[in-house]
Amino acid sequence: MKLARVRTPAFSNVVAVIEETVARVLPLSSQSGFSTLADILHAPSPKDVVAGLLPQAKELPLAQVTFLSPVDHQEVWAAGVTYKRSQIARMEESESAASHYDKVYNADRPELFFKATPNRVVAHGQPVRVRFDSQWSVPEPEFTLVLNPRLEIVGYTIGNDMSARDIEGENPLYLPQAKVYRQCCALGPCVRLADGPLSLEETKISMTIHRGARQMYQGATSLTQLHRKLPDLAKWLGREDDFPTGAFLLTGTGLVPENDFTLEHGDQIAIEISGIGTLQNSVVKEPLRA
Ligand code: DO4
Ligand code: MG
Repeated sequence: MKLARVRTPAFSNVVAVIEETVARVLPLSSQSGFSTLADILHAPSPKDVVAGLLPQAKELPLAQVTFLSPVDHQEVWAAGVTYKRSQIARMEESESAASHYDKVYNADRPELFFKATPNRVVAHGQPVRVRFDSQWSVPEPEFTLVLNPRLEIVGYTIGNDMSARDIEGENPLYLPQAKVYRQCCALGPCVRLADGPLSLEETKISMTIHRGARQMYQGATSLTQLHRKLPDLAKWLGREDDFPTGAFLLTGTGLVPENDFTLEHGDQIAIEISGIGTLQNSVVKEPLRA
């Protein structure tokens, strides 16, 4: 089952069950205790909450809804160097930092970093940003865990961990600037509930980048290439921390374009993950703000 925060012709922010061609808008209310997507996701059984609300849902053609980011007030974190491809790309980026990336790939403790507050996250259909002071930036397509305040995996979504490779490569201490800025992260379009087993083999992650009609990049991988176990990443995140409002955890990229590629203003990024859908965003890059 897939859930999304959406705007409809009648409401600016509601929660809907997303099906092939329709959205079923759920009747949320503060009286029932369920007024946001997070309220549903953080319930002991999100599936049962939705089943109880569905009989009163209002059906709309999918074309009439606009997806909002699935984040209510959760923090957004990310794991890094969790695929061989990312380890190699990072080692190429920076000779001086290469040994750190090499070591973290095999270390027990994963790389985890704070990625975004809700205001820095864009939805499906909204532009992600390349920093004006970066000449080498890429999207990072990432399978993303939705965690409740107990750090249980309650759902999955698609994430784009936008990264300025030149800033990160210049000095690893610049990582927060390479990774965290306005519109640095896209999430969505929906959350697939983690209400059954997840097949790593069948979870394919693919990305295309278009510049006008020209395809600039196409790549694909699957969760079998992830060098970490998903529950372990969630456990490390909660090792000495609390998440009273839950969290999104991007699990790292297995797809990195060749080193001569950088995103440009107007590029179109599409990230597809089996069982979830496709997250599409255009790219904006503007001169320094006055
Ligand atoms: O240390 C750099 C960040 C790594 C990352 O974001 C990834 O592997 O996805
Ligand atoms: Mg990443």
